[in-house]
Amino acid sequence: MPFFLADLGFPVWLRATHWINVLFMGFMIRSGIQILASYPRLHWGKTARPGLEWLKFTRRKFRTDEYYITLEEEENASPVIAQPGGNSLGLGRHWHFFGAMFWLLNGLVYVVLLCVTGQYLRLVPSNWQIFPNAWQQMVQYMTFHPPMKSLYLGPYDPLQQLAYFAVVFLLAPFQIATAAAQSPAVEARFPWYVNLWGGRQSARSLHFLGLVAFIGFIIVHTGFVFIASDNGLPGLVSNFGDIIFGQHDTLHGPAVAIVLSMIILILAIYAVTSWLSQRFPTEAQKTMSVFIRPWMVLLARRSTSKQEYKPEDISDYFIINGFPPDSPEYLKGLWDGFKDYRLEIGGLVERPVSLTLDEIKAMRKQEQITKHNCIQGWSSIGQWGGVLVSDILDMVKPLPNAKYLVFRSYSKDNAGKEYFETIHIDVARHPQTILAYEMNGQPLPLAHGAPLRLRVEVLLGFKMVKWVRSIELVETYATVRDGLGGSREENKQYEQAVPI
Ligand SMILES: Nc1nc2c(c(=O)[nH]1)N[C@H]1C(S)=C(S)[C@@H](COP(=O)(O)O)O[C@H]1N2
Ligand SMILES: [Mo]
Repeated sequence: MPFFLADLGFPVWLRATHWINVLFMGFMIRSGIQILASYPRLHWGKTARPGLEWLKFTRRKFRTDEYYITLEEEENASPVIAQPGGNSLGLGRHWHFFGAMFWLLNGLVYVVLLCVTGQYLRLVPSNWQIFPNAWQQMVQYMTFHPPMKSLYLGPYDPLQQLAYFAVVFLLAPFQIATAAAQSPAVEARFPWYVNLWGGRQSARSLHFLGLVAFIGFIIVHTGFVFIASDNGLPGLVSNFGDIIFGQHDTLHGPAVAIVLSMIILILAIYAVTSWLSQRFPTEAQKTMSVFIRPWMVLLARRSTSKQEYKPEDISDYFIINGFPPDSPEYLKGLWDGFKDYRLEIGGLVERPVSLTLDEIKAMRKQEQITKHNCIQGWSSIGQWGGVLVSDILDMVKPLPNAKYLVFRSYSKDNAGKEYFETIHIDVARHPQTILAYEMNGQPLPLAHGAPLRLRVEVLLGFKMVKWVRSIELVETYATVRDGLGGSREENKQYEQAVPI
């Protein structure tokens, strides 16, 4: 053992980052469960094929023989285990990304200090002997024998050292990597990266297994913290002393009292923040979005889609979300092949136009086979044919102050108002942003947005308005309806920019 290993102690930064980590890990685990509840099925591969999930947390049957939308899949999560509880996917995601930001920042500080202070020696094995020793120690525990100090290669039990090392240097990076593999923007730009993990659904399943591993670690780790010690003191006294005061020789009572208060405080923070965000959803959404929005915007605008799946990748069942319009005007179009349909394009443009379906079909046509990623977690692959939004923009000539496109639909949103969504003009000009009138070589079916639907291959599904009625160019979406940027932003607290 290097002579100073035993003298490393538990410096104040180590104790502080440890507790900050506890708080933010909790936010992430809780909000992760919330996100899972919105589509409580796990699949392997690129797409979610109904009926072929390997694990599900719902009794509901996924129906493919009738008009079944995935919003019906959402389960209510208990606020005891989920942040903030209920079926608030939008808020769950805000908590997840908000938590992730601080968890990452704290983790970075921790790892850097770990390296520069030599504390890493406590965790990083430097001798293969650790594996046989860990095995022997495991046998000790399994046969209900006390740990053998002679097996230690450093200040920790070899099993403990391996577990800590794995959590910090393998499990945490694994969760970050599988999170990135679920981002449509990352996927659009680097399709090989997602395939490295076996596809979007595999990445989601692996991210879930990472969560299970974290929970398993936390249970065993805290269990041992309460009972195990190798200095004759009760585990709780010795270990609590170390993590609060950096020593276990004195202040035993205060150490125990402080740890228990910290745990109660952290649980109270989860309870209060969950309650507050359920009670004031829009305020919670706006507050957290201050922190996460800059990253979202950067990712959404900078990554352009280069997807091109193969015809054999096309899903034989493409999952549906959103109920179709029921207005007489729309139904008449369905009946007569949309002969009176007009796509209105106006707002901050030099030349507003109103296009018939035939005029749109006469424009340059683009076809693409891409993966659709719903915010709830499922994905399907389809082939789309339509017209580039950038070609339409060139036709109408946006004014210099036009920054956002508002897509309005014939259908209604969850609040019974018109479904609409906004995208930034840079995203609208991406090479795979199209208005599709064909799907898998056929005229766009009713369920998927007939006669025209938006495809934005770097964002999540809800931005891709179906049954499009009009496009308006605006300077800011702050003045459009409630000012949040779309129907789902208003009704379900989703973010305006959703590259992940
Ligand atoms: N008009 C309208 N467009 C919509 C929706 C909706 O409810 N209404 N749902 C959105 C969501 S959440 C998703 S995931 C996709 C689903 O597209 P699909 O049904 O073609 O799979 O459509 C998006 N476009
Ligand atoms: Mo969705």
